[in-house]
Amino acid sequence: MGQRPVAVIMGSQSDWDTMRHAVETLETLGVGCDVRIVSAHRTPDRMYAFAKAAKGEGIKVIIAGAGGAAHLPGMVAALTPLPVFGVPVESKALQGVDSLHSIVQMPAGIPVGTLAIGKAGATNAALLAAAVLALGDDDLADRLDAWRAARTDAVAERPS
Ligand code: RP5
Repeated sequence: MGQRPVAVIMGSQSDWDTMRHAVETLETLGVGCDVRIVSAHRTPDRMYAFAKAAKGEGIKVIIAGAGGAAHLPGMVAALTPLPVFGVPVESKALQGVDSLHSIVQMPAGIPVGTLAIGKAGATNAALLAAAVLALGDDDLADRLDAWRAARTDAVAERPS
């Protein structure tokens, strides 16, 4: 497996406050990632070049976050055979419901695995990416098990 098997892309710098949770989760699990701003409507040539090159560069899973009319995950999924997980970023006007609908309602044939709006989605996208990679990486599978066990251990029997 390459040094950076996950690409985390986002449509804007303004998405970083959400998407950093994906990166931080991947870092906690020891999964390398390449992080880029790639906009479907402002940098379409960059998006095309990224999506076409990703597999050849050793990327195994792409996490794509975008807000509003969030074309990015679906467009990238159309351009690469790699699995794409989409993170709807919370928007100002519609609180991310627009982002969610834009990403989740892919026509049959080009899948985007769509997560929850915002931080939870970004975190879970990273966990899903790690779970995919762990199918072929026993050490990562152990780290993922430990991460989940720690979450379980952190739950008190009763509220304090
Ligand atoms: C989308 O538009 C981005 O993914 C971002 O969520 C949203 C707003 O972008 P900015 O205007 O803040 O750059 O392309």
